[in-house]
Amino acid sequence: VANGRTVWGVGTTRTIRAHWVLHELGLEYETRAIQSRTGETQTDEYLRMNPRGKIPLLVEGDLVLAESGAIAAHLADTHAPGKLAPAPGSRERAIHDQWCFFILMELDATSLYVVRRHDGLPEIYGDAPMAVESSLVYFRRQLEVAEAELADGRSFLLGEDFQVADIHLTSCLLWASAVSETLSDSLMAYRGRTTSRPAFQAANAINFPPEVMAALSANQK
Ligand SMILES: N[C@@H](CCC(=O)N[C@@H](CS)C(=O)NCC(=O)O)C(=O)O
Repeated sequence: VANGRTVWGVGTTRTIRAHWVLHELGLEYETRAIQSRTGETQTDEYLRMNPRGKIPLLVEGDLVLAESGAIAAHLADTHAPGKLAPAPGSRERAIHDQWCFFILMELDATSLYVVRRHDGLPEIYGDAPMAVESSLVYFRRQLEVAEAELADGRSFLLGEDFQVADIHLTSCLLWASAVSETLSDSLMAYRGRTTSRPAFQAANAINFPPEVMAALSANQK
């Protein structure tokens, strides 16, 4: 195990957040390439580590950490303070975290994940066309706020420094395209800037290797 650091999980827009942060920070780690809904998140061994039965999961020494948002913040704060997120307790950090929670709660949890569960996975979560439709309307409305923030021509969400909030936003923009949402030119240009980073490319190759992509497209209806 590379420095006792392991990321469990590949193949989703949540797992890429952990891989991407680690690559931005240049940290070595081992990948356990388990995927959602394969049974691999539900084994006794895995559930002992993460009773939520979810990926991603970071194991670092004796710390076992779930939730992509918590994993990203922890890695950024402990391995390169100030590089990928402003110092905890600072005003800048408060604004940065406002974006992170907004993205994870409003764009991910209450919008895209609703679409995923009730459109993409009706056999598990139930078919709910009205929930899907209203979540997409809600998503577009919330996304306007991020788009407006970028309207002054800044490179990244909080200015010229690429930060954890950009990892979360980019993951949701990629996810939006996967559910056939059309993004504005300015959001596509932003996403082009973030995804052209070598750390994204390296993380993406681990998170979505050819065999995972093949399995994902075979699962799609
Ligand atoms: N809020 C969590 C969401 C994690 C989550 O729901 N992960 C899904 C895949 S994207 C999962 O692990 N599903 C497990 C399964 O269905 O087997 C996070 O951001 O880490």
